[in-house]
Amino acid sequence: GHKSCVLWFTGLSGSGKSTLANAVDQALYQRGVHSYVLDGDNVRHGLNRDLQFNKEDRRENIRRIGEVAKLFVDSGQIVSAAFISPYLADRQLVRNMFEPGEFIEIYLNCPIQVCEERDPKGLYEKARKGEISEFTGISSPYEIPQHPEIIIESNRESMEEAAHKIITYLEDRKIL
Ligand code: GGZ
Repeated sequence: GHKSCVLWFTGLSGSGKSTLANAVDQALYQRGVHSYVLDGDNVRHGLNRDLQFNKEDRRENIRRIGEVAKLFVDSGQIVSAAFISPYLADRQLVRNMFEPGEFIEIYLNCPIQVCEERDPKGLYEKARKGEISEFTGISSPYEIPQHPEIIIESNRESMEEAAHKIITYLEDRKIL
């Protein structure tokens, strides 16, 4: 058996949130744990497609995702949520929806130069040209987590190492 919880991945665009969330999800699956990944691809294009990237809409994005994550936790699953979630107050709001120990904040620390270098979707380039407004790290803030449960140096650790670190954290806390 396992306990249900939220793995909340936060960090800049291109820091590796979705990739790591999916690696952890796969590791959990191999252990027979029911889990699910929420990310921009399945939430921003569906449930939250009415929302933009201004501060108010990002808050509503994160609030709704928190509520959805809560439904997954109530159903006994481990849910991984991979969103920039740049504002401390918004992440705190979601943390407060859960019991102590249920919300595990994972900060992907990655220099913006590295994220910008990767630029898999060409979004940083567009943001630099002013073709995308309010782009996180360029023209919109990212507030660094002050007390995340786990920090991943995503430009120095491999995804396998990072996923292993998270699984070990869950084992140490008897979640797995
Ligand atoms: C940041 C943006 C923006 C702006 C579009 N700012 O690398 P991606 O493409 O796949 O991930 C980014 C994603 C961010 O959505 P989130 O729901 O995670 O953001 S938040 O938590 O702040 O609400 C990026 C793309 O959407 N994208 N415009 N202006 N990222």
